Amino acid sequence: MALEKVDLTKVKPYGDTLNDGMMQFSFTLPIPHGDEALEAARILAKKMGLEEPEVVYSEDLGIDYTFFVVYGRCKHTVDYTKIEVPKVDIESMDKYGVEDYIKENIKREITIIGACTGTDAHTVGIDAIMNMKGFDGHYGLERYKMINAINMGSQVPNEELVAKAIEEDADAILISQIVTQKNVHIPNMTELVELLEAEGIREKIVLACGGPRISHELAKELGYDAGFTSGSYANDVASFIVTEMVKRSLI
Ligand code: B12
Repeated sequence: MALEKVDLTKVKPYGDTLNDGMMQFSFTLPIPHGDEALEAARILAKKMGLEEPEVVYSEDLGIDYTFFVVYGRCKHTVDYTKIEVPKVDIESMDKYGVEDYIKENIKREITIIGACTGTDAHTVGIDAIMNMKGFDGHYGLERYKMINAINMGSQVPNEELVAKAIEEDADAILISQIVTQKNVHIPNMTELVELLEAEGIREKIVLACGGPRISHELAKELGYDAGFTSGSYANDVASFIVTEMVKRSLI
């Protein structure tokens, strides 16, 4: 059976049939569970532009807060053909490709320092990139020949990271930022760039960041060379680092 042709200039959520607009989403309101709470959730969904919203699930969170799952018809559309997302402009090599590239083009071992910085205690993201066993079938940087990977863990102050980068004569610094509540990552990420500049080493270091709410666009705005988001792996950032080193003659 041939699928109905999608008009990419007017994309809508799909529930049961193309363009029916049906979508499901969840949220919490700070009100006690009950009929009035369900009505409040429905009114809110209507104000958000949903037609015929239905609360299909609700749960008393115990402290006069209620969790809702709402199903309804979205009347809005998106022009998919006009969307442009700035991305790291790189052909990703696999681990062996990166190792060969270093041997052929840089001809020495390179040092990469990674950390989850500031008050952020989430280690899993930076470990996924750096730890030997890696993540989702992609080995981490510690496994790469020709790469000396140093993972400093989480809650690392920017000063400590910069001191380590100087001590190890690092070629690249990778930072992970997972907590973005109240934009706490912005001053922290900015401070790192300022410290590297103050030490006079920003230009000789490849500086990249990553996290689920980090975009390449934000990274560039804050003075980083690249930003990586969910779904990125060690070989992606390694490909970027080694090609950037060659491009900037940091070899
Ligand atoms: C596990 C977890 C924790 C654990 C962390 C344990 C640990 N050792 O890491 C604990 C329980 C400690 C924790 C604590 C907190 N957490 Co928490 N946590 C999570 C959770 C459930 C999973 C995160 C995770 O491990 N993901 C798996 C990894 C593999 O994915 P990733 O981090 O996105 O990494 C990938 C990419 O982003 C990228 N990447 C990441 N970093 C880097 C770096 C570079 C250089 C590159 C190239 C790529 C890259 O590559 C990775 C692989 O693809 C998330 C919710 C969720 N489902 O995501 C909440 C979540 C991140 N936590 C959250 C919060 C709020 C907190 C707390 C503040 C809660 C509190 N009030 O105390 C505290 C923070 C304490 C602190 N000081 O940081 C929020 C953050 C919201 C926000 N927008 O900021 C989330 C989203 C939950 C939520 N929905 O509210 N948390």
